[in-house]
Amino acid sequence: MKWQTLLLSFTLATFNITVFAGGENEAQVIIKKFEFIPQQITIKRGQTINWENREKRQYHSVWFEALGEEEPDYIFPDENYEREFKETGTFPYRCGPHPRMTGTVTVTD
Ligand SMILES: [Cu+2]
Repeated sequence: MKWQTLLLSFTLATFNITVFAGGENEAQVIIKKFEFIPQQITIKRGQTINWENREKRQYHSVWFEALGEEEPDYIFPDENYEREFKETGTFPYRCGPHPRMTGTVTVTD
């Protein structure tokens, strides 16, 4: 086996482990072209949502303003933002710099 092949196998194995670690307890929302995709997401209580910024240059934020929270740090391209939801309910959020970018998280039992 060539060294490159070994390295590739190792990389793939690592990647699989990463995907597995995300697992069933994590849901994903993509941020692209000034949109949260999907805009509405339903998860189970105790699950975590991982927002991933896939823009080329634009930063965004995931701000649960209606909960009376401060705006969190911006998410730059290729960065993530994670949040665990421990209570059921419907939680609207928006992007701080772009008020028209909105999303909703619904948490069920
Ligand atoms: Cu934004």
